[in-house]
Amino acid sequence: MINLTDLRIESTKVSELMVDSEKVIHVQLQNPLEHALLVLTKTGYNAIPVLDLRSQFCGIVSKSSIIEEMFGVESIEVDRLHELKVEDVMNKDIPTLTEDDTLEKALHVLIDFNFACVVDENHKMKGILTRREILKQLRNHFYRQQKEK
Ligand code: 4BW
Repeated sequence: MINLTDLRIESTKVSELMVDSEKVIHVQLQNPLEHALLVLTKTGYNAIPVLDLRSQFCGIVSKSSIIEEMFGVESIEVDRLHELKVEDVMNKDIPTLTEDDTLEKALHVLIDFNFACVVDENHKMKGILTRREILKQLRNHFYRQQKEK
């Protein structure tokens, strides 16, 4: 049984676990949907952050939301991919974290989302926190405990 008491859930900071912004794939508000779909397809991610020209976090865009937008009443309307922009389909209702938030707060957010954007006081994206990083933390903690036995 894994002992979680010394996992430091209440003192580990988001900054210790996040993926830095230079490694995060993103698109911009004004990009056409065809660009966003290309980026999502080529990178293999299902959803990525949307930033404005000042690198402020605005929301996320997902493959499924773009594909849904292509479906007309009777046919697939590929032209809509040129006409619509990322800002037309992105989800803006996304919680964010700051670098000083704790792992405990992050866990609450990551129950419902695959990742959370980490922003500064001006809402500029500093990175993302993913479920993968949390699970890696848990795995390393487990192996440390096994060694100590
Ligand atoms: O291209 C990939 N590289 C790696 N190393 N892992 C990938 C890749 N694509 C998918 N994965 C794996 C990860 O374990 O599948 C999981 C779900 O991907 P998702 O959600 O549905 O595209 C990945 O889990 P995760 O690392 O915990 O990431 C959770 C979500 O965070 C991803 C994606 O929406 C976002 N994300 C992760 N890394 C990102 C990113 N968005 C932009 N840039 C990044 N570098």
